[in-house]
Amino acid sequence: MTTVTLIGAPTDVGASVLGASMGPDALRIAGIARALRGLGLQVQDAGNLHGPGNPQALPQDGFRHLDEVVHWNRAVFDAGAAALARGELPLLMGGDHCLAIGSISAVAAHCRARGKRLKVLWFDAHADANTPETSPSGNIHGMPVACLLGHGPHALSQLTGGTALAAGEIALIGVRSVDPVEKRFVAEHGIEVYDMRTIDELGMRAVMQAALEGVDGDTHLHVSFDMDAMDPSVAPGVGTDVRGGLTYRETQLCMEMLADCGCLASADLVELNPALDVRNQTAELAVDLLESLFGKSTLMRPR
Ligand code: HAR
Ligand code: MN
Ligand code: MN
Ligand code: MN
Repeated sequence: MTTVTLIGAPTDVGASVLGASMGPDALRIAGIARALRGLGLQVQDAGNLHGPGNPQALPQDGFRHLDEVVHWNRAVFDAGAAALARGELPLLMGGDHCLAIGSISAVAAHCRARGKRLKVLWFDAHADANTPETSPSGNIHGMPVACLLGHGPHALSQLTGGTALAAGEIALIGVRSVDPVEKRFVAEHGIEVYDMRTIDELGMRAVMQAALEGVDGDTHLHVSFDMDAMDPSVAPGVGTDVRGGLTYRETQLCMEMLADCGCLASADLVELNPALDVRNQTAELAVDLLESLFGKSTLMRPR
């Protein structure tokens, strides 16, 4: 039986809006461990990682808080790598999205060492593909995709001594806010993007079928879920909301199709901001979606 290891990373050092640091506890209060155990999974909560606070500094050389972001990502990398080495499924509870540099670098290293194929599905309103040269804010949570593809501050783009991902190993889903120069990065790297218009036109089922094409039993599937992928009307507890996002039903279908594919091997749940939430509903929504991701279904389904 799979053991899911919950890793809390209570930080918002990659953001300028404060509050994502409270994400891990909001997920615990919403019953994340109990919910997943209810599906018959073994769940262990590894507690919270530790690291520096948010200095709330101004951008320098195009980014803010690089030392702090590196510290947190090293901690996330180590915890993720250790869980993967034990054969567990690490579930990162963020924290802001800069932490996916560490979690996905660990996954990539794990896959390289075992000759496993890797696919990352990145659910987000944003493309997170800025570099210090193109970022309008200097916030590193707007840069993790670029860092994972080898662009950005050296300490992050080479966190493990090399480039973590090839462009063909990641697909972005739910995107609707891309900065002008960031668009060029996405286009030049040929990144697979299912933006909201594509989802409107094709429907979520066809989009997920396309995104999961080629994902098979030899593939390590990583889901990096930024809560702002969803529409703010259902997920208000995020720091950088953008209207026109995924509906509840669209997201449930994604999660159910991911569960059906049976390849999920690691995940991030990030950008949950309890300071902006109403009665913890966005954390409860996240737990609800995670249940579907881990196999909850309305009816018995043929295996
Ligand atoms: N594109 C903007 C920037 O780089 C905002 C992106 C950051 N927000 C996030 N990441 N939540 O997904 O500043
Ligand atoms: Mn993001
Ligand atoms: Mn986002
Ligand atoms: Mn490149």
